[in-house]
Amino acid sequence: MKTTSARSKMKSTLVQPKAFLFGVDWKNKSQALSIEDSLDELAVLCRTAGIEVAGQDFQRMERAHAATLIGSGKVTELKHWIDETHSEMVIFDEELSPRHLRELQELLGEETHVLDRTALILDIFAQHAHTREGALQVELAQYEYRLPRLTGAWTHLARQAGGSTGRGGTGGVGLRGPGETQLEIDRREISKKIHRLKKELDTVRQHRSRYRMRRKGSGQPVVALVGYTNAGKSTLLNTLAHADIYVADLLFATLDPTTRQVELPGGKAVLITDTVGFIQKLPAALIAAFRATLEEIAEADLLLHIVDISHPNVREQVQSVHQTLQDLGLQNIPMITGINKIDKLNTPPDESFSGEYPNTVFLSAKTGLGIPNLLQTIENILYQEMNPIKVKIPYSAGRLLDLIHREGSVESVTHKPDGIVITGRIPGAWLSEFRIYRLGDPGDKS
Ligand SMILES: Nc1nc2c(ncn2[C@@H]2O[C@H](COP(=O)(O)OP(=O)(O)OP(=O)(O)O)[C@@H](O)[C@H]2O)c(=O)[nH]1
Ligand SMILES: [Mg+2]
Repeated sequence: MKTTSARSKMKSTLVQPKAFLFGVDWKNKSQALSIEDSLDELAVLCRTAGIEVAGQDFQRMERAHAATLIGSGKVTELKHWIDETHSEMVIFDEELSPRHLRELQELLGEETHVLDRTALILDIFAQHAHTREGALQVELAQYEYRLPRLTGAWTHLARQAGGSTGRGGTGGVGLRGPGETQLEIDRREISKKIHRLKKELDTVRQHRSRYRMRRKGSGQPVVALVGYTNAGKSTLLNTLAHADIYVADLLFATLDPTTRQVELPGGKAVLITDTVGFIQKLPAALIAAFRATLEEIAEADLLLHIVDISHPNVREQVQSVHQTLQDLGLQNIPMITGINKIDKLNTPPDESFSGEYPNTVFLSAKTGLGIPNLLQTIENILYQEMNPIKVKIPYSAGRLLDLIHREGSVESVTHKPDGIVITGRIPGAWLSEFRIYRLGDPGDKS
């Protein structure tokens, strides 16, 4: 168990709430990060949320205890450390089930707020959402997360957040609500709010999708920045497009998508979109609520995966981003791996990355090193490299027939009652136009 010094404890009691962090090291579950690294990341999340970390501990376990997640002896020990470090809250590095949350809260006493990683991330998101869409998505995720966990402690919060943009995660936690009847009313209220938010978000999504269609009509391919939070995505877009997107050494600085036009060396322009970063153990409620934002990535012609090579867990972060992309079904979009922050290295960058990851480019978003090479690689992939495709184009989509003849090369054409089956090759810039008409691998007999 680690605790911070008494001096730093005293200094900040007045300013920042203090938290004790607790994790579980599962014996037979493979995790993206070691428990120590995961707790360190939780500490950075706390710093982002304006919470001081008073200490941290973990338990190595085979399986969760039904009632309290961790063993009863460990709960007693935890209570001791919470008292010892004068912490107002304990934050678990695991998502707590409603029962775990309730029982732990009961045992640790109402003066200690029991939170989990998901609640903390939701709180950061609530602080960083600046557009109506972002705020709606965070509010939805917060209500979805809270509904099954609603106890006296949360009812106060639910009312406090009601009608607002969903702000106020950690601040109000722990205040007792007025009893079961009120609880039932609050549950119904929250269910109604979830319903309303989903409807509002549907409208936003339709608007976004119409906007994307118009953008597609402009003929400019879309490159989506993806990557672990804090990798340098916004810094890169600022450098490329002379933009002024908020950049900070904090997690989840960006939530709302921003798109800028950038010119490639050959004179053609692309649209580059910067959006929310990923993290290991990304809460399911967030992925579900952020569908509108994630669709920006889904419809891109090319993904530019930004990697912070100066981070000690760089490989685990890359793995985690690949896994998230796969979970979202986006693993088939062409990808460039931008190995960023090379200006921070004291030794030359580890060239083994080039063999391990697709289309690697070493760069510094901050100093501009490697940027010309990056732009050239984007151009090559979008306009020079031909990608094999097999599509069935309906007779009504004559524009796409023209496109494949003009920009690509056609190898075979078969007329069917419901469309024309074409095998051929096409540059990446136009691949996404054909996505909905694809027939699997070009070698297939179908
Ligand atoms: N030294 C150095 N620092 C960088 C570089 N790129 C980004 N940074 C710093 O890394 C931190 C995070 O940068 P952002 O651009 O906000 O990262 P992001 O990927 O947009 O992060 P989120 O929006 O939080 O997901 C900031 O402190 C940047 O100044 C780089 O090439 N070199
Ligand atoms: Mg950002």
